[in-house]
Amino acid sequence: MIGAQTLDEFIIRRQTDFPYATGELSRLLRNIALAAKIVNREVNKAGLVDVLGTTGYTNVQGEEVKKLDILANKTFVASLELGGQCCGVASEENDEFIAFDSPSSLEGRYIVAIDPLDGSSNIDVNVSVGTIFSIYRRISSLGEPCTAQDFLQKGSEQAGSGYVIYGSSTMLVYTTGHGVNGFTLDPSIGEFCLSHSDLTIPKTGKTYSVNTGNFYNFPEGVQNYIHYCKSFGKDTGSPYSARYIGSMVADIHRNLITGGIYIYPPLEDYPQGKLRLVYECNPMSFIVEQAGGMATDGYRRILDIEPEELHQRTPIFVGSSEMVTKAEEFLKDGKK
Ligand code: FBP
Repeated sequence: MIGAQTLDEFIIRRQTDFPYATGELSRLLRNIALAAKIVNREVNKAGLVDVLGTTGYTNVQGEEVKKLDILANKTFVASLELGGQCCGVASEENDEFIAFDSPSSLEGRYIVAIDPLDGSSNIDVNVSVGTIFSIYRRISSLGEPCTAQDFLQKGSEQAGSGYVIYGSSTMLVYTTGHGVNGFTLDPSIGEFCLSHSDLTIPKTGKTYSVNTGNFYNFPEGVQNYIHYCKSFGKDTGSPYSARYIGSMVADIHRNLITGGIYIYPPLEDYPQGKLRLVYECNPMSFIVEQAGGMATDGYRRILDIEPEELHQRTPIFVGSSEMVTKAEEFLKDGKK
């Protein structure tokens, strides 16, 4: 698209949103975009090079680690360390947070929590996957190594968050608390270009995204809400549609544009749900809220949850505000 605004230009122009901007957040976002381009290149040619399949390791979550999980993790961590604005990273693939110790990193004002490759189960079958990132201002002292407390801040304290979706096209979508904007990677110039400005999620939609394969493992209220979705519009001939890609980024991205709800509820074997608060639910909830939607654990606003552990999990109901409100009603009394 002739004259499309590149991500770099957009970031610099938007710096005026922050009267005391030092440019550090801008440079940090650009380092994330650079790492995304490198991961995109590897994802695109995954079938041709030895990056499909598993490593034989299991991560702190007890999940098999895919080769692309490791590649993406190394790429983002390296880009964030090199930049100098980030003093530490927490990742789904690392048991502990990493405190960078180079002189410039110790002066870095930000920390990043990241899910380097979301939707791992879809990597080998060429279905959209993503990267999710969450940015906070550090609360530890400048010049010192960052601490665990830097990573256990409430989601409402995020300075920014976003995701990259590696799909039919590659997009980077982010917020710094002033709305949500999406950029599509133009491979011919190697630039993310503004393609979706001021994204807003419709108040309601016709799509529900949940792994109904776990239906009998869901709380009664969730089962009732899914019955409601299945029977919705039966008489009017415009029923809801069930869509579940199995990559949170891809499911939420679709719902952000068309309206809808994504649910990962508590399960008997995952009483706190499967998804991680710090680097999956908080960043995606910040994006959806900034786009006018809602994100709760069924009872509380996700962004108000006080994290206690780096890899803690939480149930999540996120998407169009009227659909999340309806789901909460079913949870609260489960009888409707
Ligand atoms: P990963 O970050 O390890 O991929 O896990 C998260 C995730 O893959 C989400 O993207 C997806 O929505 C969900 O888990 C799928 O889980 P399930 O297969 O249990 O429905």
